[in-house]
Amino acid sequence: MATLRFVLGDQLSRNLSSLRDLAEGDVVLMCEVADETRYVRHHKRKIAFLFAAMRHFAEDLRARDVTVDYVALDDAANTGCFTGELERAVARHRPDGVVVTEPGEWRVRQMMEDWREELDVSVDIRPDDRFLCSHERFRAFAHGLKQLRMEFFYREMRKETGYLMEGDEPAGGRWNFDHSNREPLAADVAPPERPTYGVDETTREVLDLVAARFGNHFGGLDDFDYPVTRRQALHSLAWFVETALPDFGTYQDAMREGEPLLFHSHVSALINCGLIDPREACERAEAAWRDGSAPINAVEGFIRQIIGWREFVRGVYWREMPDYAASNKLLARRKLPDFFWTGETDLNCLGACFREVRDSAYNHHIQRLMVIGNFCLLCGFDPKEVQEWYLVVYHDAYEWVEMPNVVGMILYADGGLFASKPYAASANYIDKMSDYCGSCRYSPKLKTGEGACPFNLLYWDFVARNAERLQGNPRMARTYATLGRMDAKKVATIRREAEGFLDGLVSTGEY
Ligand code: FAD
Ligand code: DLZ
Ligand code: SF4
Repeated sequence: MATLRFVLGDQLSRNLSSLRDLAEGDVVLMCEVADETRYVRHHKRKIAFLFAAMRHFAEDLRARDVTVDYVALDDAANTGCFTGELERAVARHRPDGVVVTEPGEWRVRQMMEDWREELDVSVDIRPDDRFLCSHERFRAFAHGLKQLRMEFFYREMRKETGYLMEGDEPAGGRWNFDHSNREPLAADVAPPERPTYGVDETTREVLDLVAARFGNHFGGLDDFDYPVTRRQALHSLAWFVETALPDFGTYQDAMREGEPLLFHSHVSALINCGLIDPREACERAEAAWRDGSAPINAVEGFIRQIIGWREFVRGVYWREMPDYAASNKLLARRKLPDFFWTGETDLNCLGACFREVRDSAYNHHIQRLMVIGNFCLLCGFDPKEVQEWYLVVYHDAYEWVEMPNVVGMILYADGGLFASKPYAASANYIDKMSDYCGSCRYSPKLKTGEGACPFNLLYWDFVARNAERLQGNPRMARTYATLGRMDAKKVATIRREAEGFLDGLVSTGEY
């Protein structure tokens, strides 16, 4: 036999580097393995989505006359891990060599390095060039810099890709239109209705398997209707560009109870598993701007998230690992409370986000950043626990993207490698950008006393608690000046009430 090509669950792209020179006689290996489903106990919906997408991808390849050796989770001989399945496949097919595309996660990269040592055949690990920025390119960008700034990286990516460029100048005369992208949602703005994708026989079998095998994992499977094929993924991207993208920028930071998606694309899981190529997402968005159907603030905002943030956090992950995982510069040690899993909390903003993620494995960016993430920062939850939660609950979560967003963006646990200051905010921000506070038992206006919003107490408690570590930061100077001017008794009251709130958090560790 010729070559064995091992394709992982987040490598479902026909143009994958390991599939590019597919030749007659080659076999593609894909496997569902227990270890990947439980290195953290992923949301049921994430496992179901990925297995359904993997099975459909295998069907697609077979329809193109590719030989696929697909090992299902309930295959009696399944060893439950990548290494075991590769060894078995090598014994079955006796290939001349194994070809893989580098993985998204550090721990899998270590496995691949071991395969090179331990297998009797050669193992060719190819770069994952679905990302626009190679590891070498990112290292060149970061070389000699003490602090990394996404904005400068993004400008380099714009110039290199030519997206939204007019000659050497950014289209519309600016690199970044974020100032136009901070509108709350007026009551009369209705988000568009979404297409649904139903469940075919292949997906139904996966849903049954997941319900039977992962019943004790977080989250629900009801009304599963996410795209699981390349055709469906492309349809959902086209729908977004045509229908939601025009308002994506303006309402990017807005939140409304009962409306999890608003004008967001909902394509992160599709891009991350390979069904949509990041370049095609950007090119379709840019085409919408060039033909006048979407404004520059929306299209620039969308492209920035993909060629800016998405590529940037991946660069940070691979540059900083393995030490990055243990970052804890603010010495945060508190355990995550049970209500992150049960959703039972009277903080309405958190409760709404937790209910949504339980049912759909999705929250949009501002919910992840300014509601849940902000709360984790203010309470001082242990970064390891927060990382695990974010990796479990979202259907788009892989360590390379989750970790920098948690460690660097929300928790400031890396001491400001790329955030110029912690993203800490009081209730004011949530009140301005959402309708959550209207039906909450707390008041965003009250700073202390009965009914005061915990975010208000926790904000100043966080600032005071971290004075030693943060007050040297010039971007925190005004905050610390304000704290310094505050009445000492008032500060003591805030801190006492914050402590009371924190002491009341229940963390049994049972979830
Ligand atoms: P849209 O709002 O429509 O944005 C378009 C695309 O831009 C997304 O699909 C995504 O591919 C990309 N993008 C946007 N923001 C980021 C970002 N900060 N980092 C990387 N890519 C970005 N995204 C993941 O894909 N996986 C994760 O595990 C993940 N964990 C996160 C954890 C935290 C604490 C935070 C603050 C953000 C996290 N994000 C993660 C980024 C972002 O929240 C999601 O990509 C986004 O909410 C997905 O929804 P969407 O497809 O509707 O995105
Ligand atoms: C996330 C995931 C899960 C739950 N299961 C599998 C699996 O059974 N088989 C597989 O090939 N990939 C799976 N994945 C995705 C992998 O965890 C992912 O490829 C690695 O984390 C590298 O990014
Ligand atoms: Fe959240 Fe406070 Fe508003 Fe309640 S009042 S929804 S806890 S920000």
